[in-house]
Amino acid sequence: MARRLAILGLAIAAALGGCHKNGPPQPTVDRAWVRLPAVPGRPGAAYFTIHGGSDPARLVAVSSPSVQSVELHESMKGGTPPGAMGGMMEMARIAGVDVPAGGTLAFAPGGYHAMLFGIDPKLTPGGTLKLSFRFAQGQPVTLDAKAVGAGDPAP
Ligand SMILES: [Cu+2]
Repeated sequence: MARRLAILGLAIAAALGGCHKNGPPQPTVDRAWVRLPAVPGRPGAAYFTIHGGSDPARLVAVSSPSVQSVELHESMKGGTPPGAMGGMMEMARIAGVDVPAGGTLAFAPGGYHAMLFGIDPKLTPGGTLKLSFRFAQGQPVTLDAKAVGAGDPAP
């Protein structure tokens, strides 16, 4: 019996041999939520946290069946317009974001976000929508995001 267990153990070790040691190779995504626009028809923004897998990855697109189109954006302090006090927040479209192996990448207000254009008007605060995250390699990751009203606190 002990010998059979030992052989079984070897078989399992051999089966795992091809895998990476530190968790899944692909990134995972959690804490997804969407800030709905104050005025229907205006764009909203999605925020989430990406946890890098054992391989480096690159987020290249976000999509949702409840949204017509999604762009990846980065917010930054813009230049100071003449006569104005302080910088204004500006945002720029980006093609993708690198996710370091084993790292954590937060899409959060004031930084990276996914801009949602053409949000399903049936989506209201407290509702959920599906978000799919596509990486340069591997399968997309899909999860539910909570919809938050324009003036409500972040979850
Ligand atoms: Cu934006």
